[in-house]
Amino acid sequence: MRVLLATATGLAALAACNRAPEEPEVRVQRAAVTLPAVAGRPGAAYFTLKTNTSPTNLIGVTSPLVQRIELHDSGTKGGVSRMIPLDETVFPARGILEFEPGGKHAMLFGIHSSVKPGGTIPLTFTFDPAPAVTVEAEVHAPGTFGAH
Ligand SMILES: [Cu+2]
Repeated sequence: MRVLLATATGLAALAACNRAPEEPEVRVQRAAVTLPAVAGRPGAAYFTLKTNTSPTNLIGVTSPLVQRIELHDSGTKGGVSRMIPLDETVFPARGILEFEPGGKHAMLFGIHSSVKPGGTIPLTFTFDPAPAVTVEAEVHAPGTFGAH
């Protein structure tokens, strides 16, 4: 009898946890772009991504004011720091994915000349399966927001 009661309690607890899963959703926070020190060189973007209860995958980042945006990771090989293209960016449920100076980052090639320090630039993040998110990223002068 005691065993049956324990099982029933366990099932009730399981049912409480087993509500309909939330739709996948990602929040983009602290998005910032650093302009290149030399015109024509790529800039960099940094940001924090947070999932809800569903794991998701970052597919890419685009902007109407940037020709091409690539996702990179930073690493060292033989004592030389280098960049590695990121193609696997799955992050878990209730996960946080930080893109920050010295680590993962987005590189912005061909930034439109209208983009100036102190302004903002729209960045659209594409996820799978979460829906895309567009944010206005702060634009920083070269060297003022971490070194790329
Ligand atoms: Cu890079």
